[in-house]
Amino acid sequence: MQPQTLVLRRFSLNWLSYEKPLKGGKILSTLGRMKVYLNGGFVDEAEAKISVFDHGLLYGDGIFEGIRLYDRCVFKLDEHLERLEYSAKALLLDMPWSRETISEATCESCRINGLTDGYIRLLVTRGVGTLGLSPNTCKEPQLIIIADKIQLYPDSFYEEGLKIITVPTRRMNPATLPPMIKSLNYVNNILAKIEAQHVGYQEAIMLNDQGYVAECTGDNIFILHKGKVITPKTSSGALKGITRQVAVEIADDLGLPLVEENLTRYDIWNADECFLTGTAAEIIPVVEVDARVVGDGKPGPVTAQFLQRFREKATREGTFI
Ligand code: PXG
Repeated sequence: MQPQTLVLRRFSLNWLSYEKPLKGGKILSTLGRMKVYLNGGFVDEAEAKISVFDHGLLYGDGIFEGIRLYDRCVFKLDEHLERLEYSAKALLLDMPWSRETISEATCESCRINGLTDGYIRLLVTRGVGTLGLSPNTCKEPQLIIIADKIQLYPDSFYEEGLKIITVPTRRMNPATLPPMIKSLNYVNNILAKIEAQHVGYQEAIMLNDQGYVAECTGDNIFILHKGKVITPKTSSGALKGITRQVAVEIADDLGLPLVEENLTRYDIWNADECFLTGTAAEIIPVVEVDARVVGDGKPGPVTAQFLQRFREKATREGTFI
């Protein structure tokens, strides 16, 4: 079936009708250009603009989620929306939309763009306010949903594994800003990414302020050691990754003991296997850390099982759009 037919068929069935003008948006006339959900309706990507006075831009005062669409099913949608709600609560950001409304708008964003597989970036900003930190001047938070095609990592990353490095920039202490909040302020991670890229690496290990491994710049980290799967506790300064949780479930399915504990760089260097988890990366093997070869320097067999199980789950489970 052509995507266009699919979109039109879905339109007649769903909550946003094709004929009805959307609040703040436009009636769709052509396909081919991306439509972005903004301010309660869909607009052409070229029209998808926000005010320079939005505190999301001025201060990074907002939250986001990165979500995957696999074969017309949104993977772990409820889990992502729950994390969004937790982030909002942590920042005292009142979201005036129900989970169902956001869920529907997310699915519609995929349908309207004719996507079967893709990446959804969902943002909530504090909204327009005055120049000044206080969020009290921001009366209307903004919900933005961008559903786009996914740029997959090259196959070589999975076949050969990643080489990563520890960088000087530390993951924030939860008393500074809890790293569990998926806020629009990602400069901590961006700085770490820049440091890794400067010395020729794609991904970096970030330590917490005590020197224990927290996570990578956009992925959680796992090791396998003597038959045990080990990952840092999220209280060590890691995001409560949705893919991390899937990996925990896979360890259980495989009958492998899983522990969450403090990990040092020494533990990672001497791991039998190492892999990263994230919505974009899925499960990606690591074969070298800080110039130490992990295991035999090839993606490990257990990591391959995790990836295979992950892909089975991703294509089997999800919210049909
Ligand atoms: N840690 C951090 C700091 C993240 O940002 C993860 C772990 C993995 O979590 P999930 O829920 O995806 O399994 C993330 C999320 C990017 C990008 O462009 C990456 C993420 C988020 C947004 C953008 O690389 N990773």
